[in-house]
Amino acid sequence: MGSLKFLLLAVIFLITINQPTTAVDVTYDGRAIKIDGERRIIISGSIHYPRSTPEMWPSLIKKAKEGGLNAIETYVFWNAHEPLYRQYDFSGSNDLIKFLKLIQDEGLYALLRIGPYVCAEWNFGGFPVWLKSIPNMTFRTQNDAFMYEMKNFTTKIVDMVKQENLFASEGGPIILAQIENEYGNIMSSYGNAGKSYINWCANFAETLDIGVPWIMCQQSDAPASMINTCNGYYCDQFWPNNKNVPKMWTENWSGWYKDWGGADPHRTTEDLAFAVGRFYQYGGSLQNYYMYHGGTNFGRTAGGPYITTAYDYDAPLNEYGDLNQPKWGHLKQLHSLLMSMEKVLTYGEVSNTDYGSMMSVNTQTTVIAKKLPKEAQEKLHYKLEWKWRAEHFEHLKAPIKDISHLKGVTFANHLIDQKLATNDTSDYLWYMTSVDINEDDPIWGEEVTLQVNCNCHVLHAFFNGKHIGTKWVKNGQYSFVFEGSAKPKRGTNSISLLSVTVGLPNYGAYFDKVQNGILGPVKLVAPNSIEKDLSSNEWAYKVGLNGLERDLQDVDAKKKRKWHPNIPFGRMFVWYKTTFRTPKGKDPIVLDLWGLGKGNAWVNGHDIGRYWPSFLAQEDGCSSFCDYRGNYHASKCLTNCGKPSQRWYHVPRSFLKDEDNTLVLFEEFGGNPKLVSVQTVNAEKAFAHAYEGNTLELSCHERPISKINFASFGNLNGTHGVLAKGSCHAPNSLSVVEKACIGKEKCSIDISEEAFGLRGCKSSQKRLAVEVEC
Ligand SMILES: *[C@@H]1O[C@H](CO)[C@@H](O)[C@H](O)[C@H]1NC(C)=O
Ligand SMILES: *[C@@H]1O[C@H](CO)[C@@H](O)[C@H](O)[C@H]1NC(C)=O
Ligand SMILES: *[C@@H]1O[C@H](CO)[C@@H](O)[C@H](O)[C@H]1NC(C)=O
Ligand SMILES: *[C@@H]1O[C@H](CO)[C@@H](O)[C@H](O)[C@H]1NC(C)=O
Ligand SMILES: CC(=O)N[C@H]1CO[C@H](CO)[C@@H](O)[C@@H]1O
Repeated sequence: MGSLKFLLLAVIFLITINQPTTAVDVTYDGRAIKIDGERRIIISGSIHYPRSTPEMWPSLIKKAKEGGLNAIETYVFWNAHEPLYRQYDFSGSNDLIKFLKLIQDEGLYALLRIGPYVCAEWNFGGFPVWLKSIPNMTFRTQNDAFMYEMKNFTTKIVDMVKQENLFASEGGPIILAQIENEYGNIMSSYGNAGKSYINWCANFAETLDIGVPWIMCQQSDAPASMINTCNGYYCDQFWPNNKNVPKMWTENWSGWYKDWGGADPHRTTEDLAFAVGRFYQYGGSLQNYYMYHGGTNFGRTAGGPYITTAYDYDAPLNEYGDLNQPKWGHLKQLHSLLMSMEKVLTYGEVSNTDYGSMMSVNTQTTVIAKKLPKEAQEKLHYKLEWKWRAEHFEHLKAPIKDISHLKGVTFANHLIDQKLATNDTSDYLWYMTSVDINEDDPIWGEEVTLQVNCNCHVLHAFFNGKHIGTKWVKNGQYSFVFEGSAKPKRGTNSISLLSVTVGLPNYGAYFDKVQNGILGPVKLVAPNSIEKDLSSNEWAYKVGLNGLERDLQDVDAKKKRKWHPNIPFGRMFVWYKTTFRTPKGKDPIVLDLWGLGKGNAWVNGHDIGRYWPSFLAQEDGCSSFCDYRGNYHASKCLTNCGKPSQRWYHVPRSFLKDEDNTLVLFEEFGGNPKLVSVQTVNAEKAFAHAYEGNTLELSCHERPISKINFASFGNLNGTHGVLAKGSCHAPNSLSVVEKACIGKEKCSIDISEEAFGLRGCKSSQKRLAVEVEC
């Protein structure tokens, strides 16, 4: 009897702990989202789970919470989850459910933007390329094939989330979900079919019965069951299309992304904080930082074309997950202020709120401790030993009839869309053809020009096995005509063109219809203007790199492969390999790939992504001084002009082993791997300034402030971009700051004439500027 009772108790206990936490009622009115009937201010930040690792997630979410957020937003990435038709991947960094549970564990809300179109600077906007092989497919419009697949995937995600009780209606963290994404921006291009489609989206979403509201961003005509929300740098002047729904801002761009060939964008903290303050003041009740943590486009996930793997976004948490100061700290203070005013903001009259007091949120607080990874990194004190292999081209010289036996070679009498030929399994596609030229041919004996009309991101051309040129673009125009000269020999000449994608486009009406790779015509043009059009020749296609077929990147592969010593420099299409020790400590690890051209890197078989350090950012448009006044735009406040767009490549610590690690590079353009090094991001310098009457807070985050490099209270001289002493300066500035801060992890200094003993300085623009080292 006794033991039965025990069993019964145990069963009851089990039932209790498996029961979902209490369901929460999420509704809304014209002022705010209401949670269990209470109007709430929601301050959210975007963290995209596949742009970091599960090992990083807990600390990212914790830092978001410490930064004053009460919600995390993510898109759902269809092509990451269904890379092959009906074959799903929810493992590792694709573990959406785990990510949502971690958000719940921190007690935060979640916003789930399913899309499934996401844009997001993500490859093909999140669509799997296999969708293109379904007959009659047109994306994002009234199209049965598309709507069927969209419904299939969206239903799958909603079912998975429901199964785990993750909607608030089931006791989970998700308070809002999104269907489609910024469709309003492009809808007019689809005519009536676009309008029917968006109505279908709304009806379909309703049928999923998730128990929390659905949103549609940038959809000014959103059907009544959907809440229309705003995306942009500023949304204070936005109003939803229905006065019974709250004013919500789903993408507040905390910075901007970076292209190969682009400089580093920065959105100043002042401007961002001002925009947020103003939004809530004008009746806003939910806003989301896009991004709060940008992270990294590992593997081939970057969209574009030409988006870098670093997706730092100048977000409050930097690419590696460390605090980006002063942004993180300043926003934290703003958030706590907003939260303290939750009732006022969601119940008070919008028009009566005092604009002036909000403005002061913007200027009163300045917290600083800037991590400057790029300038102060420590090199490891040993040399990397390199080995190499050539990428093997059996097919390069042979007439195409002789290569049909090669693995994966297919034929067609026309030029094929690159993404269809590869199913986007690789950046690389060979287009090969042969042309017979004899003495009686009108172009015989001439030096000819090979003309290739393409929509290529990079093109390499070979004539009879000889490299005759490489072309790519610098100005955002991805269609170009390649021209290279060659002297045909008598008989069969072979033409091999390697077209390389650098991220498929992710934005615009009908972006799915744009053909990639070689479009044609492909011609030989002789000096006497006689042309040979080769476009309808027989073409042989081969997808991918030979080295990947041989698993050169896979360190655990059983096959023994030969790697040679005495590496070549500046040679195209070479594989390099080395081993390195894991740097000690907890600091983030990066590869400094300066010296290399373009290619791809793997560490212990993990795909770090594309690299292209030889692509320099534009020379012009940067300024050392950033004037935050006026409206922000992505080309304002740029840095890093004339330097490699991306020199450092993040290697998450979870990719590393305790001891030796293998780094494999595929170098496409030619470079010098001897210049490559493994570095940690550790040095910190902090720079801060604030005006009289404020408190300046400095912090080094779990490290003591070791040195004050500069301190001045007075009318600083900022005319040349760097703040320097002005005509009035408190002589004891340095000692006051040293006394308050040295040896401490955090310090705060009241900025006043008394504190610094400054008398008789007439300027009304007095401020304190400090540079510290952590
Ligand atoms: C691409 O994938 C689709 C769907 O799995 C398949 O039908 C098609 O044959 C594939 N194309 C190539 C070139 O492999
Ligand atoms: C494709 O569309 C055409 C024209 O709308 C239609 O006749 C055909 O049946 C469709 N094919 C499939 C497989 O749906
Ligand atoms: C998704 O497609 C599969 C077939 O591939 C089918 O079994 C399943 O029922 C579909 N799901 C929905 C919700 O349509
Ligand atoms: C400000 O600094 C610049 C040099 O950086 C100097 O030329 C200028 O005279 C200074 N102005 C004042 C008011 O000190
Ligand atoms: C309208 C627009 O450009 N929206 C973009 C805003 O920025 C995010 C992130 O960069 C993109 O995903 C949107 O497409």
